[in-house]
Amino acid sequence: MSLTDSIPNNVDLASDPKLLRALEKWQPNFLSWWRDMGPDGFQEDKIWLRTAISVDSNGWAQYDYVKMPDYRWGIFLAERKEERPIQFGDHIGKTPWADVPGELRGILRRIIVTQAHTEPASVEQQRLLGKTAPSLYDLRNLFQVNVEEGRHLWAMVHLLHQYFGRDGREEAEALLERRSGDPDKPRILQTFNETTSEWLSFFMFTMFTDRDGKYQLASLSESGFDPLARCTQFMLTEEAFHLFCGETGIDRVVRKSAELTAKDPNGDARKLGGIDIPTIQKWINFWFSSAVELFGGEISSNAADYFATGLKGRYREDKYSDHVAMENIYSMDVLEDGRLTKREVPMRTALNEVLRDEYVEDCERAVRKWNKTIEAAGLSERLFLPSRRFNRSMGMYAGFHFSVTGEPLTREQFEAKRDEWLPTAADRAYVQSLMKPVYEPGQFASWIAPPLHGVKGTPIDYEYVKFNERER
Ligand code: BYC
Ligand code: FE
Ligand code: FE
Repeated sequence: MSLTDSIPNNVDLASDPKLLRALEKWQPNFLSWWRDMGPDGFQEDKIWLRTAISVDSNGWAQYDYVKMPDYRWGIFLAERKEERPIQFGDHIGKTPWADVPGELRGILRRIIVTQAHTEPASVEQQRLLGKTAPSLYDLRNLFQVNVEEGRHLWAMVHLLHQYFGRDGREEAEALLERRSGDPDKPRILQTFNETTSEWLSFFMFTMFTDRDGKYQLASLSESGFDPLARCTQFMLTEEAFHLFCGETGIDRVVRKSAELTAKDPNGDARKLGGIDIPTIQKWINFWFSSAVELFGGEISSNAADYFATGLKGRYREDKYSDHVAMENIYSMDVLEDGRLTKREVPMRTALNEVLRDEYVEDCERAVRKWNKTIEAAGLSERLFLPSRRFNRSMGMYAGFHFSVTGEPLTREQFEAKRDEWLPTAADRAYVQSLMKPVYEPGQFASWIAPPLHGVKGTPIDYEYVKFNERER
């Protein structure tokens, strides 16, 4: 890979002048989108960022100070594993496709476009957060996540340009035209249209929404369409850091919350400038219920098609013994006449739910960790995940009402409890009122504990952002 290339890459762009030209034409549009919709401000500041420079597992990234518009957004595919046949579905055992099979063009394009919209959407959602960062460490982490989501957009645009001809180029343009939250041209999946205007939501987003990304990307990383598999494999290496920001970010808020709750004579963390545990719970209820929607319907013929065609498998397909899943059944809670009953559905149509199971289990693991933090502070409160039926607007439970523990409720019963379970305008105003920037190296806002370590062996008081004084 040559860093002097206009677009750093390991896909040999130099040998495909037509593709290179098309991407070079898209590049200024991307940069202009970044200037308009990327982080508001900070574009002239030097941020200590990691940049992907290869796919070598012992040194794929380089850390240095960069101004964000100068970031080297590159295109990387993981190394091709020695001839690994398709691992699941109706084409099991065949050679993976190096090109798009004609009959799968529509379905593949749709998966890639859905994935692609999430990446710029998240940058748009987070664009104001720099102005209220609780520390330089967090400010830098925010921008790290943002530039990498920008690179994921590049990764998808490369697939669209290389494999989908004119349609692909049109989709790539449309990626820069939709806007998160815009009623006329919103991003495709609803979570990516929610406002993320304070940092508690940022941590919830990187915990719960980026984690959907992990499971979706993992199930695409074994795709029979080889370029998609290798592209998503490499995206996952960057994604681990985004999840780290979310999981440890919430832990740091919880740590501070527990500390302040223990310290205040009335056990009220808000009195001491913290976020109380019941408020954190409401944010979990909101963001978790929004993220579980991203797995699609519980019973889905699309999911069955994705699996049958070998385009999208399960999370770590190698853990399963039956890779065809034609005969198996999945036992699922369904609503019949307002009651929950178990029903057996064909496994292939239940694959969205199977992936959601893996996701929920992973989220439960994180909640156990946060509860250890609360316990260590000597408090008896505990956080929990709401039932996956709670607050749904997609799939089988949409249009019905459930409690946080998953019992069916009437609309009136639900409405009576809403303010106890979900953030109210007053809660949002309170959290927003805490959002004051802290830009002194090593200093942290009142509502969040410092991290255990700095980034990549740096001390916590490292100058992660060097402000351009003329800009301040
Ligand atoms: N919102 O059969 P169904 C990430 C549509 S996150 C709106 O139930 P299916 C990231 C669906 O399209 C990972 N619409 O589900 C994170 C279908 O439409 P049609 C993103 C939705 O098709 C943080 C209809 O409802 N990647 O990377 O299996 C920062 C019935 O669909 C939603 C992917 O998701 C929804 N939530 O869809 C940055 C991977 N759910 O056919 C990045 C690609 C479903 O009626 N996507 N619909 O027009 C897929 O694999 C699938 O499309 C889904 C599930 C997972 C979304
Ligand atoms: Fe991403
Ligand atoms: Fe991410």
